[in-house]
Amino acid sequence: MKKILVANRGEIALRIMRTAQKMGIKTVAVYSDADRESPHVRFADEAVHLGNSPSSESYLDMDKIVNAALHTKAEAIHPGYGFLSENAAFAQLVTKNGISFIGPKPHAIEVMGDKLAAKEAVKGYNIPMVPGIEEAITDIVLAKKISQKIGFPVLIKASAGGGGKGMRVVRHLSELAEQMERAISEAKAAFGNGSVFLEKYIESPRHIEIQVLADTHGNILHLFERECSIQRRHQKVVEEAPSAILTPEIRTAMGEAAVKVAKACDYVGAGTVEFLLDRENNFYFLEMNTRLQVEHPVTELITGIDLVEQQIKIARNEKLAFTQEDLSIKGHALEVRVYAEDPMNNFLPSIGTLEIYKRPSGEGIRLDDGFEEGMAIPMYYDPMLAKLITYGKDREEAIQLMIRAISKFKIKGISTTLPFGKFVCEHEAFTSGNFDTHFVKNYFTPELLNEQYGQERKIAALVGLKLFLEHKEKLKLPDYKISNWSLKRSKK
Ligand code: MV4
Repeated sequence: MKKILVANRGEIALRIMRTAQKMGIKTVAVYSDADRESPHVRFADEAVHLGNSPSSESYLDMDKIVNAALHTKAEAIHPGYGFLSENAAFAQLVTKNGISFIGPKPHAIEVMGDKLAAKEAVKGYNIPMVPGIEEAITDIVLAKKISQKIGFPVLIKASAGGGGKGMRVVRHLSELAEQMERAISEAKAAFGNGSVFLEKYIESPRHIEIQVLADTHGNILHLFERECSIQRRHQKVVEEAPSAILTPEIRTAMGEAAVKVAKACDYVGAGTVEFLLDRENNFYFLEMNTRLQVEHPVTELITGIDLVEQQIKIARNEKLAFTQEDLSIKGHALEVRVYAEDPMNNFLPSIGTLEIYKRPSGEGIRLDDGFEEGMAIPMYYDPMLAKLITYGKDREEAIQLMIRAISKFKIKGISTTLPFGKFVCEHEAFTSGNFDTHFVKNYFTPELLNEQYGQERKIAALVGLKLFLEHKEKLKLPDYKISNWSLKRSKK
């Protein structure tokens, strides 16, 4: 494999190209109008313009991307995350054109893209699942019966949904019929597939996912967990590895379950198996993401493994060069996602130009980003600007490094979620490890963020005043009235 086309943009396109370059592989970037000046275009050895800015005319246009690969003689396509990364038809089209798709086979993408098909596939592998049903349901009488058997609250989920889309909590039998009807029509409208099913609703779970790697020779390993419970409306904001609460026993059990899920769908490449962990430490398989995930760097830091390098090697049909026993967790990694959103204003997208963009750096700090000072943030795509990642010997160190790194990260011109990231890192519920998926809803308000900053401003002013009072005798303030500049001007 001498040349790879990266069918993505922003930080992930750059991140993939860096590893390709390290491996001596040439890179091809693709870009839309809005991304003409983007770093990923400049970084690549070659770049192909796809078209207008909307994703449908650029990063989602399968034919344009495959043609770009054929034209540049790229032997493989890395889809990154989002866009076409979990599109089975795209994986199929790429392969049909004699190009290697860096990811799983279309079959695995398809099965895991449908929640009911996924449940069906893992049946017989003895994987813990949330109590519920395995078939689509439309009959309300039957739904009532099943709900009473599972016990309220129940959750209605759309089979074609994912990432929380199309979910409804039902707490009383009397609400079931109406909620089912709504869920079905919503699923039809959103996914073109009205299949819904029922599960026991786990009240305050933690969201823990396991990274897996599978080669084409039947070897499957797991690279431990990532804790992703800190999210806002199904958008993750802070992730870490390892989780603050997993015992070695649960970790091993979850890891083994994840490997079985991968086996069940004949998985190849890097994938992520999502679990819910309830208050009694029972875990349940939720879904599998058949792509490289945004938060993969925290796993790279604690395992020392470059996941993109592994993806490429697997696509080259190489055997995994290590075993499960070779892997261990070293240190602790934390990731804060920096979105161009205003946390003081209900996380409204913030559009504008990066007038100032000063990156934090130093030991234990990794910043994966795709923008530079002076660039405008296009409104066509995901609002994530950067991922700030810290790595320390333990959780406390990673958190302290993060708080410092956030304060060194200077962004002006647009609002970002950096202050929100700091809020999370300083919150007692987070530092103690005692939190769940409701963290943001339970603890965050813009007022608290304002208070935190108001307090900081007050302290800074008081320190300034104290220093002034202590040293004012020594301070000889210049007399601005007779500065050189004004003298020169007046002589003219
Ligand atoms: C659940 C659940 C509680 N009980 N399923 C949300 C995203 C999708 N992957 C599945 N999700 C959930 N499924 C049962 N039976 C709670 C969630 C959930 C959630 C999961 C992970 C991370 C954040 C979440 C936020 C709200 C709800």
